[in-house]
Amino acid sequence: MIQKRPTVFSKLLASKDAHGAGFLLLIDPDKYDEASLLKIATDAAEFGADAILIGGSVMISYRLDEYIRHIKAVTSLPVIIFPGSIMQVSREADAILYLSLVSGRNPEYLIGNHVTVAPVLQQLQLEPISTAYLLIDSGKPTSASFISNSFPIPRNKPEIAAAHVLAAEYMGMSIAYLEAGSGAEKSVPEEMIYAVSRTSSLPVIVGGGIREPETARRKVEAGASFVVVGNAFEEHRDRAYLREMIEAVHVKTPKTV
Ligand code: 1GP
Repeated sequence: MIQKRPTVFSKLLASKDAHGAGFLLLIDPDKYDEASLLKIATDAAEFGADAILIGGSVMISYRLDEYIRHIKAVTSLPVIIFPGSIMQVSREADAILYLSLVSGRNPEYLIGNHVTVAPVLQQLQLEPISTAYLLIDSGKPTSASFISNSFPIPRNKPEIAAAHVLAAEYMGMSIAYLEAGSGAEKSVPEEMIYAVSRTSSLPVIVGGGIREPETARRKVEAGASFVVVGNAFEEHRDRAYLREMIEAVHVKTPKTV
């Protein structure tokens, strides 16, 4: 019998189970020079990050292959594309978040772009991770809501987010992503994460505006399966800070001295 290869998604879930929750480092290559890109990827692997997400809202896409090759030369962490547009695909990556913007009502971001890019992913043999993507109001307009021409879910309406994620689960999606937006002033409220994780059995990724390890830990305690941090490391390039953030998310890992 042919043994099926474990998918990147199943490896991510296993890594999350081992650590209590998973830490995903988001790298927007436009924000790093080559040396600092390699440094943060190496440090993330050393401190036990679960995967690297790569993408950006205005990334120059033709260099994506090169960026991923550089990262994979220094770490064996899974590299997953977090696409800012359908132009961001690469055969060098291990998987791609196949995002459907379920919080919006713009058909292009719900299904249209997916139809365009599906045959390309098949050709590239790039694993799609079916992801229900929800924009959550963070107090200010975000690039994602502007570009997608869609409204975020009000931050004081956890039950609306929960109903969206339940619908995504019933539609067969694999994971939900609660997004406050890159560099958001206010991250996704814990009440909402709690409501979503109590209502649906989908694993939940939480990202946007997380700057402190304590904040990351609170997202996990509220029910997040994965925490994404990007912007904070662009502003504050410090190995110890990255390590503290990863340790805060890995609730099952004993702290090292
Ligand atoms: C953005 O959720 C990610 O799409 C991460 O946000 O860059 O604010 O950490 P930050």
